[in-house]
Amino acid sequence: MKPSSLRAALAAAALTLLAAPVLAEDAPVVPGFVEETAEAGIDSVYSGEWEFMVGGGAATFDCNDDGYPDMLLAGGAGPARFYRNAGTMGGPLRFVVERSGLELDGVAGAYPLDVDSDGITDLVLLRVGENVAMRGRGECRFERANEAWGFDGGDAWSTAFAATWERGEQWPTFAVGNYIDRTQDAFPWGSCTDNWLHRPAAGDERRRFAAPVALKPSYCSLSMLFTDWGRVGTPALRVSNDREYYKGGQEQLWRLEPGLSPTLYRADDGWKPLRIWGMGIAGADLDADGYPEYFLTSMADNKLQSLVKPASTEAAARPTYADVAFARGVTAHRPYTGGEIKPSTAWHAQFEDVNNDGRMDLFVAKGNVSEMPDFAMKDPNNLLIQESDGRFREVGEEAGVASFRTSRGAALADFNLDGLLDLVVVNRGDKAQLWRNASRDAGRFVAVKLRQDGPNRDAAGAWIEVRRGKAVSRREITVGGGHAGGQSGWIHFGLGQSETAELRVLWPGGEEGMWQPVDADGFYIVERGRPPTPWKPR
Ligand SMILES: [Ca+2]
Ligand SMILES: [Ca+2]
Ligand SMILES: [Ca+2]
Ligand SMILES: [Ca+2]
Repeated sequence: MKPSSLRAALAAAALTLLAAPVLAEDAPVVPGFVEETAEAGIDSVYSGEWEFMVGGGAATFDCNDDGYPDMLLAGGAGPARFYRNAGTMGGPLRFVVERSGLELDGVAGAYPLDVDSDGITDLVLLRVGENVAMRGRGECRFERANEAWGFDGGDAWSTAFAATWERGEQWPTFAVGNYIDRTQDAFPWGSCTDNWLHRPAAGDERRRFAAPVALKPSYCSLSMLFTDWGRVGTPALRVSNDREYYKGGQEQLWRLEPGLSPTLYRADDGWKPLRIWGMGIAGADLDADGYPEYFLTSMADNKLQSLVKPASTEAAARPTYADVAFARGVTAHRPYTGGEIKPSTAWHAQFEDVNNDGRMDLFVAKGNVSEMPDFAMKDPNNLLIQESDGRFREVGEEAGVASFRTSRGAALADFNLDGLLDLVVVNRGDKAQLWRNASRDAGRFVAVKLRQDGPNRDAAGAWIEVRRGKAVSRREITVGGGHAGGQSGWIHFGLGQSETAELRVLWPGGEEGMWQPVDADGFYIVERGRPPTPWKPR
């Protein structure tokens, strides 16, 4: 070996040595969760016969304004159970069962939002039977508001919900997804009932709902989401449908322009037919191009739809999606532990950054419909963490969340406000489960709540952007999606090792807030037109 090549070899070796620790740092931290179900006082069961084979949602929201997320777990045939958060910052998870007014039976799902924009979170309860809008009165007390708000709860088997504030309106628009006709229990195939759109009443009655209109055709929806898929400023309604029961159906996207009847995007608009056992929707801008990707849960392989971008920057996007689930490693189509090789059944899905490295991760709840023999019975929930190359890796077992119970709804929320997202999962015919995120070596975070005066106080439809150097993470504020349950409250961003970041809000209606500095490991309330206000837990 010539001296020059030796020098080169040594230099290369030195580079390798230098590179090794960098690579190790680049590998994502595997999160660690500790189950605290019993200690935290959680004992809720999603019970009931076949009318409760779907649903089983978890809703998280803060109903006593202390910043700590409280929750409602669907009870199915039994009463829904409300849990007030009694924890402390960084402490073990603690909840107390309290009478809230939400303890109705027949509840399949629940979504929190501030319907009347009085600053107190309300809830919509999806039921097998009449849906009920529950007005928050403060201190975690709720009262029925169907009559006061003109909300027709119907008498269907309701399984999906989404809400938006249409341009110029003071009152929200609800979409409610309905499942099969439950009187057709002997032969339910093809008996999908109509979904409903509840828009604000006109004229003097603007702060209540008009009579609902049917969204025809309807195909047994199990998840709906208002989302601005094409970044045009007007969210559309994405509907995921269960092919088990429809005839000639497909996934749907409804265009909803103020004052006009909703219309479906069709093949000549670029929408491609897709037939899945659609159970849940989770959106996130994974490739940082400004347009959300959508994870759609199903039986066997799940889908991850990525927008095929317009060829020129001037052209408007068409809703044409490519499935990138395989490329990204999120098909999650069969159990990864437990020994079964039959395909999985997936329900709630949620993107969140569970190890705070600045990359969104994905939780998926799994569980057999009841005893479908062609599908896995021991079907572990998934926790897929995103690696630096954008692919996801299953860590459910290592992270301690690989439950084999028959799961349905779930929520990732920071119940003890330590900056690490914790997990609650609702199980069919079995107790719900709660895990505290006790990850070591996780990155830093910032948590944000939006506020604006007037209607839509929590700014549904806004986008929050967080910038660290050149990297921008963004999240759309939505009401809907998941499987039969939603979250309101802190919006969480992992920051990796960054000590500071910049944040801006793109408010509903298009106003762009200014970039504002924020410190890592902080909670901020951002009011429209004002700089972020730091907030500290008790
Ligand atoms: Ca609270
Ligand atoms: Ca309210
Ligand atoms: Ca992550
Ligand atoms: Ca936590």
